[in-house]
Amino acid sequence: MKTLTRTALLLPILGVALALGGCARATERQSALNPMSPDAETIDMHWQTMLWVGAAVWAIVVGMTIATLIRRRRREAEGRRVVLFVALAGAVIPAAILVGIMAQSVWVLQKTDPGQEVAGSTITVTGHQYWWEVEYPEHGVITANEIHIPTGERVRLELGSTDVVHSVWVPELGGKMDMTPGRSTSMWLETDEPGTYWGQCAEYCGTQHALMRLVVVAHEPQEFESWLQAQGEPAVEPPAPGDDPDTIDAEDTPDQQDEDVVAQGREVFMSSSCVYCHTIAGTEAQGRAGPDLTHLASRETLAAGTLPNNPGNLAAWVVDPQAIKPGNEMPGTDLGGEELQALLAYLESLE
Ligand code: HEC
Ligand SMILES: [Cu+2]
Repeated sequence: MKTLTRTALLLPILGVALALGGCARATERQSALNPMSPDAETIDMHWQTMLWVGAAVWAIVVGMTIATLIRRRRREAEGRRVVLFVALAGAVIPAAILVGIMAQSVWVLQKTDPGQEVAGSTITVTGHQYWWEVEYPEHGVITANEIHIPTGERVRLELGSTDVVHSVWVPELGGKMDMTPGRSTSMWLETDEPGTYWGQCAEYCGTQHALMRLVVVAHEPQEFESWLQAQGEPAVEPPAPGDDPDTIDAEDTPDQQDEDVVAQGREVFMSSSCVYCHTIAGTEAQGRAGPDLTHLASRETLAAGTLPNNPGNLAAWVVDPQAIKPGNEMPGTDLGGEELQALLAYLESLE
């Protein structure tokens, strides 16, 4: 009996510890409790209001319940006082609280709604199974899975989808917004703190929904301009190999050999299925089914936040993307040996 009560006591303590542990972990990267933008602050304020009003009501109700258990009834309560108490505590006060919270909800919705107002700059973000296409229409820049913004500016995102419903959510920067096929929605991004903010698709979109992540990178305005400039450049063409690109000459200098490998990799890319799905600006590869690879090497992650972008992960991804993200839209390749090494060297050169 004693152990039973002890266990009964321990369980809620364990539960609370676990919940708090979860919060601690979340604040590392993706926590709505760590607002970093005006919209996220507004939403957080609304959440805090609901938490503390809810907690107060709960404490009062529990307190009164305990009081009735402890105190013996001294005399019959009068009929009129009972009616008044029930009317006030059961209807008038709860209704007033709910109306107050609803009024605040409406205010929060209006304050965070981008409506049809057009801001200085607009970024188009399109959801695909299971990655994000990010376009800066005024600058002819297309990238993937990373949204770069300048600090101190309210940037508008135009959202769409090519397949199913997705949803953008970067908890530190604000609320979620759905991406609906055939419809355009929008949201704001704004922060004063340079840094990287993690986001996640927040609407179940298929088997790899959990691996559809994104990062928002906020730069100081000048740094942002140079990033945009670099992304607008076409891919750097490897110098044409002096002789037959399929053979790497042993007499060449190491630099020349590297260049030859990259040039060979470019040929491998252009002559395999990659071109049907991927664009590399300035080349004949103009596919749109997969992420734009023009500046692949400048990105932090591969396959929508699935892997850190490094040579080992890149090789693993190109050889067998289905093993890493089962059900995604990219097939594996039969390329191997020297051809594969050259292809990887070319991809790594796309800065
Ligand atoms: C049928 C279309 C298709 C073909 C063919 C294809 N890919 Fe992909 N690729 C995709 C899609 C779709 C993704 C995004 C997958 C995801 O994140 O869910 C992708 C992702 C990638 C990425 C990661 C990009 C990023 O920014 O995360 C690389 C690198 C890549 N592909 C290289 C290649 C290479 C090299 C080839 C040729 C050997 C190739 N792909 C062939 C569709 C394709
Ligand atoms: Cu999703």
